[in-house]
Amino acid sequence: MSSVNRFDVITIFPDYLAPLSLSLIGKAQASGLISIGIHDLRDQTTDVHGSVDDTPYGGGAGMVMSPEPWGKAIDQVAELAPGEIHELIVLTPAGEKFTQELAQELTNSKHLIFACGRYEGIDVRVSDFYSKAKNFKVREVSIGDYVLGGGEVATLVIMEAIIRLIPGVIGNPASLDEESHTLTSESGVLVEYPNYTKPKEWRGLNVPDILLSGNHGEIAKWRLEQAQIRTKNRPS
Ligand code: JEE
Repeated sequence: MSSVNRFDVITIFPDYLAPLSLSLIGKAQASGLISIGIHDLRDQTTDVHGSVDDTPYGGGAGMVMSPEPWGKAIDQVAELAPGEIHELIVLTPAGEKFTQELAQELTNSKHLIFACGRYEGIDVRVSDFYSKAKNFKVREVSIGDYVLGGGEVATLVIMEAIIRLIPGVIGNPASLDEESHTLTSESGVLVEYPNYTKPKEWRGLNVPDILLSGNHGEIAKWRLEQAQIRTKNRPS
């Protein structure tokens, strides 16, 4: 099955997404495996100030992002993947929790659009409108229970988790295969075993003898035990 190959991000802070040109994701773009567009929401504004927010109906603190610039921006980026189903990811602290399982699921969408709000978030009619629009799927997603200033950092997290799952992005697919054994939705999470490299002794601390033994069966057994101990002792 073919994987996701186009990502578009809409934000009032395009520079926040600059790290997408680096490392693994930068190489995936350079090799043509994926395309990423970063779009400035303010390009869709009509007034001299480039206003994207307004006071909340019903009162309350802070400002809410107006629906019209979002509608224009989303319609425009949808045209960049004609004929595809567009999956709109709206970042919000109230969203579904992002997990490895969701990362895996999102690799099956050909076109992902990330809506990065600021202020108190985006007028909910944007989600509602595209949920009903044909050719769109919409998900409201959160990366965890802490409060960020906007959706940009969450988008970086989610895109990195998805892109490294795309076939050909990671040089050594054996490491992905190993992850799928330790990170499964059914059996829960088994945290990784401890890693060591040279030198054999560092500041009085030694590498466990078993790892120097060359006995691959015993090493696998020891690593599994260590992973189980760490899983049990990990603070929630
Ligand atoms: C998108 C704006 C800032 C701050 C009100 C009321 C919320 C919005 N895991 C995650 N944490 N935060 C985000 C996230 C934050 C965002 C936007 C994502 C757009 N903001 C913002 C405060 C509030 N608070 C009390 O409950 C908490 C709303 C995120 C993700 N993904």
